[in-house]
Amino acid sequence: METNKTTTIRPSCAKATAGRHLDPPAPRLRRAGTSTPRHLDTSTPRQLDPPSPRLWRAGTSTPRHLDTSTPRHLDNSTPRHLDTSTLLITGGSGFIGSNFIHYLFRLPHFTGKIINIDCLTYAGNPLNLTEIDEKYGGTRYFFEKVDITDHAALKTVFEKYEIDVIVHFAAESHVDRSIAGPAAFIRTNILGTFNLLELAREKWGSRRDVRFHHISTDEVYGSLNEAEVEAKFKEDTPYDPHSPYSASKASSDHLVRAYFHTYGLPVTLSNCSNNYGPWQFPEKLIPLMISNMLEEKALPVYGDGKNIRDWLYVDDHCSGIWAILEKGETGETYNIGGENEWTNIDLLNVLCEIVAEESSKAKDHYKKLITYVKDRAGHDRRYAIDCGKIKAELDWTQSVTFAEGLRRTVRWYLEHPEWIAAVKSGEYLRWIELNYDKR
Ligand code: NAD
Ligand code: TDX
Repeated sequence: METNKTTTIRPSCAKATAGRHLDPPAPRLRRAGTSTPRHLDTSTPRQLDPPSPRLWRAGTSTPRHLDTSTPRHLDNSTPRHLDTSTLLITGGSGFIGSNFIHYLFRLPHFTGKIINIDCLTYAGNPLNLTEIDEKYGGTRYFFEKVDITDHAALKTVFEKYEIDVIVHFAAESHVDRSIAGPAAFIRTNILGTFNLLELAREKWGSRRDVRFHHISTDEVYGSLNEAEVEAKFKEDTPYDPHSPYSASKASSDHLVRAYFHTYGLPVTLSNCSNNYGPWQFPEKLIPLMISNMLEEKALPVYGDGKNIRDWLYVDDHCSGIWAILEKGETGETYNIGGENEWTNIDLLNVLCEIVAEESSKAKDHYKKLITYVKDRAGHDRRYAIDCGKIKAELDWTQSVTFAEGLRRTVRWYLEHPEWIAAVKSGEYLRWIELNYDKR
């Protein structure tokens, strides 16, 4: 169907209600088609240049701190007591943010506190953190329903808590929604990030044992040519965003880097490839397809189905973020990826088989639901991350195979029908109608 360009998808805060890859790793580009990739048959898968030395006014005396040591804003120290820190997580009720909070509380050595600020858009769901709230609410876990575009409300949070580390996930995150209604993306992703940076700068002053970690995406680098299979996004790949979503993320990345260079704010950034796993809102490819299969609904494949994405199990993204907080150098960017490229159609065929197996249906039961639909406007052809830097410098690697991750994800959705039912609110149905009906 044609996207209804006159319909605005409103930023949903105002309306919020409640409150190892497949073995072997790095399968190369897959041919589109219906056959199962062979290895699934048997198994159950910029650097920132150092900031320029400040320009000193011509004068007779040398600034004092140049006499002795590195200027303070070049100090690459990591937060000193990360395990006992107070972390402000923005967007902690969304998909990756909530997985990150679960991840932190599973870390045996983490004894710190978490403040989750989230305005609960359609994508934010308190149900994602029920267990955490029951176990740690009021002692080590605190929720603040705050919109990051609201500077005054955000300021009260910075006044209420002594924050050591900020991990900034909050964003409007769905490319299709950014095409249908970009305004919310500009507000949250750019203005919201600016508010956080300003408040962090004001609150932290000259503290350097703190960290602002910004979560970004591979989409800021644009699109790779599918024929050049060895080409991958590196940290110094020039930015070339194509959608309002990726352009807004690119803008926020630039702001974060500017606060490092200009004010010495201790920042790190990570740009990650496509995540999948539990608690992902069923507007994104994998949960949408699982959810549609369970309702015997059409499985809408955009265009020719041969666009390629590099998939990473969400826990592996979380471990990458933790590695950066623990060991990463301020001012640096780290790419995180799955080394796990799939065409959409090949991935969907595999997913159909796993869901069929897990729900005791014939192997090809769900494949007949696959339906090719009109392509996404400006659809990026291929993403692939080179994550050599984080592997070499921070000793990070993926730990979940695609076969295992997909199976875990499918099981999670099968075991949580109440979660799927709860998120399929009026807003969800409105989106499905807008994006898919008559497409
Ligand atoms: P999501 O849409 O599931 O969650 C976003 C969360 O942010 C929600 O809880 C939402 O309520 C909250 N939020 C949105 N606007 C807000 C505002 N104005 N104030 C406060 N909270 C607000 O997104 P996700 O998939 O978990 O992505 C998290 C971050 O990771 C985003 O920055 C995204 O760009 C990035 N990222 C995502 C992926 C992916 O595959 N999902 C990959 C790479 C990077
Ligand atoms: O119904 C669909 N049919 C379809 O063919 C949907 C929802 C998607 N697709 C295709 C489009 C993409 O090629 O599947 C691929 C994946 O789509 P999404 O799940 O929407 O993800 P993508 O657009 O790749 O962006 C994701 O990865 C980078 C996240 O949504 C972003 O937040 C992240 O930054």
